Amino acid sequence: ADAPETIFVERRDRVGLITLHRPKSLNALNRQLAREVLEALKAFDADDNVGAIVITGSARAFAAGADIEEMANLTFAEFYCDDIFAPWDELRSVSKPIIAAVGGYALGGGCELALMCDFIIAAEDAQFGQPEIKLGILPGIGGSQRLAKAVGKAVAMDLILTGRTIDVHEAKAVGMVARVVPSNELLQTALEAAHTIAGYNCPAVRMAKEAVNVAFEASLTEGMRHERRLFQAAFATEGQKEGMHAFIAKRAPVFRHR
Ligand code: CO8
Repeated sequence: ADAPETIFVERRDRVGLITLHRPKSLNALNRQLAREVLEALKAFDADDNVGAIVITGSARAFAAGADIEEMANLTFAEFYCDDIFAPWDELRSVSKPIIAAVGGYALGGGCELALMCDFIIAAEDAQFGQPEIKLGILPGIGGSQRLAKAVGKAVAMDLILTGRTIDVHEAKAVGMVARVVPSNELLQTALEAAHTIAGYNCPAVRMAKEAVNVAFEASLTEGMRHERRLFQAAFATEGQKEGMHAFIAKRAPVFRHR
């Protein structure tokens, strides 16, 4: 495959790092960027040397939304027949945890991308919003669904219908954001969290992510059943034996990766 042009892709220890890089448009999410991000995510998901993934942007913007210039003249038929947002749906199939490290603007599709990740660590200067309504449209890669599930109806309706932007403290208060950190510590904090995750029993990490995600799709009964089967399955992994025997022996566990 050609080297990506809209992102930087690197591995730091056992963490895969994707940095969105379209500085002239505040990381607007165009087709090429969508394709390149998804290719990088799939490669990390398949790479035994990677245990968790971080997606970040620049200090000024995580991403300011879908690329408005690219979309402006599209017709319904063009959009319908060539669903340019379809690649983003594939992010759901990534089984390793993905952390969004958000500084600056996370607007429209940028806010939706952050919400698609497993959790968000945000800098003090991060701003979140779904301003699509101001452009005569609405969220298009899951914002209406994920925001409603993440923060409830009242706040989702407020943000999506007024298009107002919220600061990081409001985003934290409503539950969109897991942690708020000083801007100069953002990437380091996200990498450390990913590094911690990448050090655990790999199948258990994937099972835990899968189990939490079931909570958004299934009834409590179904979700409990799913969790219990995964919990039982964890006892078929070497990491479970290592983790428990290490505890009993009062030593640190060493998880083999695979
Ligand atoms: N698309 C294209 N270009 C953009 C975008 C964007 N979303 N956002 C910013 N840019 C460009 C600007 O046009 C400008 O370019 P230039 O220097 O050539 O004039 C450059 O980035 C810098 O932007 P500003 O000069 O506007 O910088 P400010 O600091 O004055 O303002 C803002 C920053 C407030 C972030 C402002 O740029 C802004 O309001 N941007 C648009 C935000 C927005 O409306 N986002 C929603 C887009 S629609 C959407 O996301 C639909 C979601 C559906 C699914 C998405 C799938 C990918």
